[in-house]
Amino acid sequence: MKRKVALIIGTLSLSTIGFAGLSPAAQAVEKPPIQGVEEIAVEVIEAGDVTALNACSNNRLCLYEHDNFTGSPYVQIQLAQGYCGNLPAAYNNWASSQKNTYNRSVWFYDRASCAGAHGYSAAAESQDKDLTNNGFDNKTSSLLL
Ligand SMILES: [Ca+2]
Ligand SMILES: [Ca+2]
Repeated sequence: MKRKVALIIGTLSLSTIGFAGLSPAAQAVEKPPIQGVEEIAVEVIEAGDVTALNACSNNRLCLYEHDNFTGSPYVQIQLAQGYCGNLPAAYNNWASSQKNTYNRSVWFYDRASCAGAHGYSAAAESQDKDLTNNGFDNKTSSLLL
């Protein structure tokens, strides 16, 4: 039953993305089993200009408050593979665009502690300038690498 729901979401996301000409989201990648839950220690970055906004370090997930990777500060997140990370309260239901510089997918959850089905997945080394296209604007509460 769970698998069926995930497949339907994936199909919807792919069609939306195909239309938008971007390629950030749902692919048929196996989600790792969740080994534990931890609070995410975010690296908060003040972005005074566009150059700073474009600099998302390797092996990080960067979240931005607004579309098109804008809003200052933004946050850079290091995730432990297989561990669910809860976003701090200040960044809960906050992200509107993302960059994933991991060579693995990152799963985004609406609920804390990666409970329930994931609502969105960021493909390896992808970015998404507007999470609204995937119905996930200001929803992200926890993340799984
Ligand atoms: Ca936002
Ligand atoms: Ca949420």
